[in-house]
Amino acid sequence: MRKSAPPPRILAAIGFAVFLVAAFAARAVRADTLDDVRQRGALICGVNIGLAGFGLPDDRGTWRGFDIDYCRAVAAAIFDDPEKIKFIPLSGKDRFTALQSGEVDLLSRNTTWTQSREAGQGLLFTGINYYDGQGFMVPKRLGLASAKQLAGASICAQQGTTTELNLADYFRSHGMKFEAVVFASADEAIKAYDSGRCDAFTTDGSALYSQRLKLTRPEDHVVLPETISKEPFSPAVRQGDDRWFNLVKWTHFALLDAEELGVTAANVEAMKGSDNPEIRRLLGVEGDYGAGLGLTPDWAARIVRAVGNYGEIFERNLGKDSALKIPRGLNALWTGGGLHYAPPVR
Ligand SMILES: N[C@@H](CCC(=O)N[C@@H](CS)C(=O)NCC(=O)O)C(=O)O
Repeated sequence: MRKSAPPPRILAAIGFAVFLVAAFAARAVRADTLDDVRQRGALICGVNIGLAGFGLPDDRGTWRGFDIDYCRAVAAAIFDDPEKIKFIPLSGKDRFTALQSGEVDLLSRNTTWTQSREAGQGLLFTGINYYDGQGFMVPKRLGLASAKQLAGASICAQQGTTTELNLADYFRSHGMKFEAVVFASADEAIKAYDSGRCDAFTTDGSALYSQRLKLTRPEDHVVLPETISKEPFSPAVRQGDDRWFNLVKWTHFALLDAEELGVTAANVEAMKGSDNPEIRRLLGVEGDYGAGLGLTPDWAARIVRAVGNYGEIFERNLGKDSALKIPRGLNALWTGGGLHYAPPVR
């Protein structure tokens, strides 16, 4: 028996459903964050809730910090205006969902680049902008000289971080017992430690500098000599938008290249007259290296004019010109004995 063809109305409905699926798939594939940011007129940056040096609003409510300046650098490259940003404060636990769901265009929040965060959560890290490692702080009165003496200690840490995982690894690999006392925010963790709830406080070395300033008597505490992990911090974007990934990645490289070439916020205009071909390319005087990123030829000049080069960002927020006074260490350029090395603009 021959089956009759489905009625035209059903065929039309199927056709429409196929069209909807295809249109939705095309839209998903078309992810164009730069276009979205331009249409919106502002970059949406996911930042720390409050960590001095990395991301914290000042007395007037203006966001300041190393990670904040990375957001400003991206906004400057796009709009020639580092103020066209909406900052979204994110906890350690919520930061990746906020990026995945599209709530933020960019995550710039002392976030460690790990394999599972990248490959397992649909993200891409754009380039290490701060080399860190985890450490411990203890009250001086305990008289400890090494983390290996922390057997049986209670340790305050923060949830949803690599900190929590490294802590367990360290004690397991040293065959020591410990009690983790975890908190949702940095503030709660440091307050608990300050009130004597824990024998030790653990976090990234950079955050130890920052959180120590919040203690009632910072001078009564010491940082133990061990660095128990690698914490390479990097901004992150969603997978599936290569141009946006490149734009954020090259913003970072431009900051490093500018430092290497001696281009600063103060001299960037004068440097456009330089004879050095590398400087001329970086600043868009020769060639057009912005086009592939969807930007104008002077994209890197805009960045440096707005926020300075990498070294200026570092010293202002974390280094000698800040309250933290963190030495450059691994975060110096490769030419200065550190690890930062950017590919060239050419
Ligand atoms: N780098 C680590 C730790 C990041 C982290 O959240 N660090 C704490 C340092 S205390 C922080 O920034 N807390 C701020 C907050 O959540 O209020 C990671 O990516 O998991």
